[in-house]
Amino acid sequence: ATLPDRPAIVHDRVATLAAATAVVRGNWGGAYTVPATGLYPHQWSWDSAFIAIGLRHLSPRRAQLELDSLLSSQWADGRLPQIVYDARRDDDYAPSAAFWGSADLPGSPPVPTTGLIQPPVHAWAVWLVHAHEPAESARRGFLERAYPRLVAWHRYLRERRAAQDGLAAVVHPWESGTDNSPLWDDALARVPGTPRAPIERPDLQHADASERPSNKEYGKYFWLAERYRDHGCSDADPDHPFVVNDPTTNALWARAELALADIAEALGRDGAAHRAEAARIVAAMEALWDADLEVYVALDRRTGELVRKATVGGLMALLLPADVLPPGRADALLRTAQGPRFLDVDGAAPQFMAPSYDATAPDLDPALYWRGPAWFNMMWLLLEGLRTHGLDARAEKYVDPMVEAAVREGFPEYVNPWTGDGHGTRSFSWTAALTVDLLS
Ligand code: 9WN
Repeated sequence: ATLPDRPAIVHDRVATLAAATAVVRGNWGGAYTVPATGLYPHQWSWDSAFIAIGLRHLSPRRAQLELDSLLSSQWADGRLPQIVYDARRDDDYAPSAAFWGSADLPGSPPVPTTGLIQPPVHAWAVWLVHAHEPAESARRGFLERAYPRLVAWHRYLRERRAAQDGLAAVVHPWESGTDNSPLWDDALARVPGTPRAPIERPDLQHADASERPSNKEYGKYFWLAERYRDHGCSDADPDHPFVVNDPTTNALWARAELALADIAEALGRDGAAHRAEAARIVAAMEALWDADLEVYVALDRRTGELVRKATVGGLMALLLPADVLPPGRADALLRTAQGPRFLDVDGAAPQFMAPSYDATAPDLDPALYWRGPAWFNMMWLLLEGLRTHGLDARAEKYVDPMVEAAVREGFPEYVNPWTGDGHGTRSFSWTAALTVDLLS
């Protein structure tokens, strides 16, 4: 099958690289890159990882700095915060640094941050930045600096976020990075939407309300954040109402653990414990496997129920080599990835990027945030997954349409996976940075 007809733009590699570079350069904040000026004016955790993956081609030094600055904002317990606030722009995003008051919480870093986390893609990003220019990395002691912090970060996930069964839990939809995914609907239904703090929506000055989570969802997001904060961000609240195992978080954790093994070995240490940890996470993820949908799903820890919905995050275990996955699993995931729910390669009008949510679901909305649109980081991860399993030629087919949509729409936050129409904010850093990576 062919991909859908695209407008006849054959992107000019030099012009595209220049445009993408201008976006990441324009979003540089001095020691890190903001995801987008306006909508996201601080440092975000997993954004920095994706941005560094693109920056390594432009400036290995800047890519190191991007990750170093995030790692230097680590809490004493090892957590890497979802947001590191830039005091110069505190009024521009809600909840603000004042909402969290992290300086008053034990073990917080000297800079203001949220108490939440985001998916642990960092060790892999550190490894990719290093491997791109190993001599430059060695000269600056990049891995030596990063390794102990990454080990502490993964220890936090294991000791503070994983229950007996060893799966990391998220305690807020923001932690998943896929904020309003349909995976969280049922768990959010038991969360009150009545925070004490007024619900502020500065985001609506920068993106259309129809493309952002609703006020009802925001009420719940604020309420949950208040509850977590009021328990000192301690992970010791037995009645926290939102505790969910997210397939993206766990698959990326396992992939990052393999990267930690590579980092350890590059430093002359033994990587075996990290490889064993990756295998342990993959084994634990069996609890998330939905054999009917042939995809990993979420598990609601409060009810013990699986949330049986297919999202692009459920395919992220493709980032793990076949010999790390249970027998037959890679083939099953590849079937799902290329089937009607995601890429629909044999369909009459196949998607040119994988939607964030099952294309066959009746409640998919192709313009609403994590409830259908395609995101460039998820598609980049999926292409890496296809390549991990030898489908390089298949992955390559998506590069030009993806890059064209990115350029044509001004590096949007996300796009309609059928038309390529851009949504959310523009000049979005990881869209631009991953475009650089795709072209490099
Ligand atoms: C909350 C910064 C972040 C991304 C997330 C994306 C969005 C924030 C928001 O923007 O979330 O973290 O305000 O909606 O969902 O993946 O890291 O780009």
